[in-house]
Amino acid sequence: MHPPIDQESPTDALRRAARILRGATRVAVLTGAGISAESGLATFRGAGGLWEGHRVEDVATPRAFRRDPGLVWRFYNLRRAALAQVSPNPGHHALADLERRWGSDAFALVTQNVDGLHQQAGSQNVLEIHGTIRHVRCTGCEAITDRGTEALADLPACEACGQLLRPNVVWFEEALPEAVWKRAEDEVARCDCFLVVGTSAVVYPAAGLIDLARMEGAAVIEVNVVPSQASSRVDVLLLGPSGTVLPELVNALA
Ligand code: BV8
Repeated sequence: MHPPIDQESPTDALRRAARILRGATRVAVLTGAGISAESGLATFRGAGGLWEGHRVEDVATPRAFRRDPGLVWRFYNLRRAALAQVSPNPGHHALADLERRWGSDAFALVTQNVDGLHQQAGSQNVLEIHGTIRHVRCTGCEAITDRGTEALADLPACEACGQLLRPNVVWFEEALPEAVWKRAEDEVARCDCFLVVGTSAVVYPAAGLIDLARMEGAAVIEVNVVPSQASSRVDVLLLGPSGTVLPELVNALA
């Protein structure tokens, strides 16, 4: 549990975080949309966020897709088009630096993001627990294809069987990919330092990883521009944009 925010200076908090991280044998990270905000991608729940103008139930659930696949594809094609214009920011690169320091066997990056920017920044051990909008999945033959950020038709069809394609992401009320989720739980349970970066910690089961890390005795360090639903459960809260704070944390390790 971190001391009250106003009783620890940002410098002291960063120093404490660096000391904890430096001593860690195994590190795990959970990222959310906030780490991609400085790349220019809208978050979900901030002002002007992705869900603005859309109810989640209208664009990110299986029922929404059955009811109006055109609307859902308009939502996802807009996000794919935005993806074609952005690149990783210093926050993504800082996490790739940390992985190189610990090695991919002792460093796992669990992301709720579907933008693929961690891999573009050079992160190797990335667990995409909510899938990726770069891949599509056929609703008929289940074939999964990497379509990058190319523009897709309003109602894209499978080249193999002709059925409607869907984004290969996890919608609300859908189960997370079992193998990926199991690996994420294992990595978080085994880590001794858990970084939580740019997430409101509203969505489960992803947000439950914070409790799992604490239960297993890991120290939890959060990076966010404002306190989140996780903040009362973390050991150090580093307030600031991840594109600035994460490089500072990496530098403080030296
Ligand atoms: C499941 C992919 C069960 C799609 C996403 C009824 C039935 C079933 C389940 C439920 C139910 N009621 C509730 C649930 C659980 C539900 C849930 O958690 N709902 C919430 C809303 C309460 N969860 C589910 O449905 C999950 N599935 O439970 O299945 C099951 C089991 C077996 C069999 C069948 C079913 C599925 C959840 C996954 C949903 N898919 N995304 C897409 O992207 O289009 S979730 C979506 O939210 C994104 O993945 C996003 O990443 C995620 C979390 O949001 P954040 O990343 O945290 O983004 P947000 O905008 O909220 O916050 C950004 C943060 O960044 C802020 O804190 C901000 O301050 C900060 N920030 C901003 N700028 C910066 C910054 N920080 C640092 N630096 C900056 N510069």
